[in-house]
Amino acid sequence: MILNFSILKYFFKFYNIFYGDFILYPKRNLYRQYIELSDFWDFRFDYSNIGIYEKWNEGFDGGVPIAVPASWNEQFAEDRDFLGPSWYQVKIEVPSAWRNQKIFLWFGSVNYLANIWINGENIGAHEGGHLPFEFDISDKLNREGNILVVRVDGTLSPDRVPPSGGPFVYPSANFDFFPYCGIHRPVILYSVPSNYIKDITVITEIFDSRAKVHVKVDIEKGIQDEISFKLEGHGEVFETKELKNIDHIDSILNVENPKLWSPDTPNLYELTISLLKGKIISDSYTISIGIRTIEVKGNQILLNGEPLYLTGFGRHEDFPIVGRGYIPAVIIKDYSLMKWVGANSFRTSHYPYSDQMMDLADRLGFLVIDEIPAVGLTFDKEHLNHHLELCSQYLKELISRDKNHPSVIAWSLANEPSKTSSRSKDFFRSLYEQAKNLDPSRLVTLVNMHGVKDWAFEFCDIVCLNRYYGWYLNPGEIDKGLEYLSIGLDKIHKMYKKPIILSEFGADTIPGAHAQPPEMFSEEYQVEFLSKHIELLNTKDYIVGAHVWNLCDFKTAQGIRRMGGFNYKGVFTRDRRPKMAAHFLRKLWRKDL
Ligand code: GCB
Repeated sequence: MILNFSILKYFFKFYNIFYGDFILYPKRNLYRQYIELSDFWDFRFDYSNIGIYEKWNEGFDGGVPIAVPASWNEQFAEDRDFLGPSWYQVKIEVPSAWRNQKIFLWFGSVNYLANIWINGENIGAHEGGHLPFEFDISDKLNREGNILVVRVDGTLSPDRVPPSGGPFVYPSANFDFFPYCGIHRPVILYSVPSNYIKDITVITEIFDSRAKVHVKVDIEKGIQDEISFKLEGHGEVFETKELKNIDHIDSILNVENPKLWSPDTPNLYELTISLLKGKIISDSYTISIGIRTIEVKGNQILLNGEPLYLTGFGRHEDFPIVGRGYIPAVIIKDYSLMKWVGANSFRTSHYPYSDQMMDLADRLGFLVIDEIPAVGLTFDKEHLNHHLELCSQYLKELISRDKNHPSVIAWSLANEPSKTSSRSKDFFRSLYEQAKNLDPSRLVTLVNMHGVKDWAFEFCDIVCLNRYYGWYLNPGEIDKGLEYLSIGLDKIHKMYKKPIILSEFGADTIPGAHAQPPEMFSEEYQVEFLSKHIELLNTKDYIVGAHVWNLCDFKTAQGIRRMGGFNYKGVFTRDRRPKMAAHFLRKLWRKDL
């Protein structure tokens, strides 16, 4: 029996759908504990969608081992293209020391739709593949042991975001990366005291040699007497206490001679919030913050008042075998390669990256354009409202997760929406306003691929453009393509008078393919393509960034444009070896060599 998801909705209710409330990353300290559930779990493909009827949610037989976290698609010899539903299960036990604590079950990311049961009881659901969600499971656990079951459905459909369906590639993604499915990031069971810190929001302002650090804290149950705010770093400590008994509180820390955050000097401070009853601390949480400002003035983006020029890449969370799964070593490698090349920034194309990737951007000094998973949006009437609801949920979840990262300079509302119309204008206007309401301190952008006009650029703070002249347009003719690019850029700038980032330009390149004169797919062509683009961009003072597509080759669906199911526009191969273009960019971008 085959059932689609809309029919399934009638068979079981989603009591507790997670819609992007506050989430602080689970941490371990004197007041909080966690158990990471990364391991081999039990797994079953549910080809005929019978799991619900056979009550697999209560625990199932016949599973095979699977690594969590990792996509399921490349772990087995078969079924790479099966997108679900599939089922995971694992046994969990909770330490007796957690007895009087609140217990949460946290997922870093599950693509696409996750349904979760503990001991057969549905505890909630989450839609959308790249952001964390969690459930309070304090009263769901047995002391003797528990079975956690997760049903994951990654099927592609026009009513999801990103939307999909169509005959051109297989699986039928409406976007150019493989639709990997599964539990992609760590799953963590964690405990907090019953009176605990729910959320922290930090905004920094700079006045000459002084900074104001505005901190807002949200608390579950306001029974504490005092909240202490302590900012430490660079040999200094700034402290304040607030006497309040409510569920949120604002405070300001004044920092003399602050050490500002920037890509060249990624100075961080540790901000510790503690809840106190008398002298006893009941909860405490520390985050790293950076003091910096970001704004647009005329044609420039200013960081701490100084003009920025972004060098860097679009990237993907993509690696052989693990697919989109979280691997710390690959994150370190990618940062190291980006530094080696002289990049100072990247866009989280085309979905939010892991929490750890964001933490390291702060530490290593990378500027980030942080994108929601809204790629290839269409604005057909049938799905418009649902797509807007989902995008708005993703935006809320993303801003709630990443709002304290100094590295994040802009929110990107979408990549390459399929057409521009008054419907798309209203759509993005409402997302733009939502982003500004949630976070007035950052820039908001949108990444477009179309000709000149995009309604949404009327209100966005910066303009991001993906352009492939000399590749999809004017193939083989880089010079001619660049003439069109130059005219197009000037027109767009004249129209909107905003700073522009060329957020994608690139050429597929087979490592080891050579040609003189340079020819498409050869390493020489990629070098000439990138060098001539960058030369052109340098002549335009309103261009504030060049992001090469892509850092590394990556897996895609199968189609005539994608040999062997890969996009080869990386300047590094999928296993992170440099093509000639990587050496070329390094000469151009590394100012210290
Ligand atoms: C684009 C898309 C990106 C593709 C790229 C390409 O404009 O934003 O997802 O991978 O083009 O290589 O075609």
